[in-house]
Amino acid sequence: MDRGAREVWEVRNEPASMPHPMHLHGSAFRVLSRTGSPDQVARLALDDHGRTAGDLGRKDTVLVWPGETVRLAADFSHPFDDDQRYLFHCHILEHEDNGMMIGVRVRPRSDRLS
Ligand SMILES: [Cu+2]
Repeated sequence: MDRGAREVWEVRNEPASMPHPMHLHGSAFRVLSRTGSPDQVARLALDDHGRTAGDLGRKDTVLVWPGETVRLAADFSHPFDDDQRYLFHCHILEHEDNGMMIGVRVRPRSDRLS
C-alpha cells in the first residue's frame, strides 16, 4: 500500500480458540467494532459497536476473544519518505512463531517520487 493509506482490517478469531492479543508494530489503529463477543466481554460494551472501555483511543494492541470479529482502522499516513514494513502479530510468542504474523509494506506515495 502507499503511504497515506487508511485501511479497515477485520480480525477474526475462531469460536474454539483462545484470546489473541494482536499487536501492530510502529503504527497505531482504532477499534471500530467488536462483534461475536463472548458474554463476559459483550456485557462490558459501552456502545452499539460492542466496544469496551479498553477499545477507546489509539491502540497498538487489541485482544480478540474466541468467536469475535474486531474491525480496526489502521492509519499509515504519518510522514516517512522510504519503504517501511510493519508487523502485525499475536503477542503470544508461541503463536507468533507458528505463523500468526504478517508483514505490511508501505511504499512512499508515488506522487512524491517525481
Ligand atoms: Cu495468539
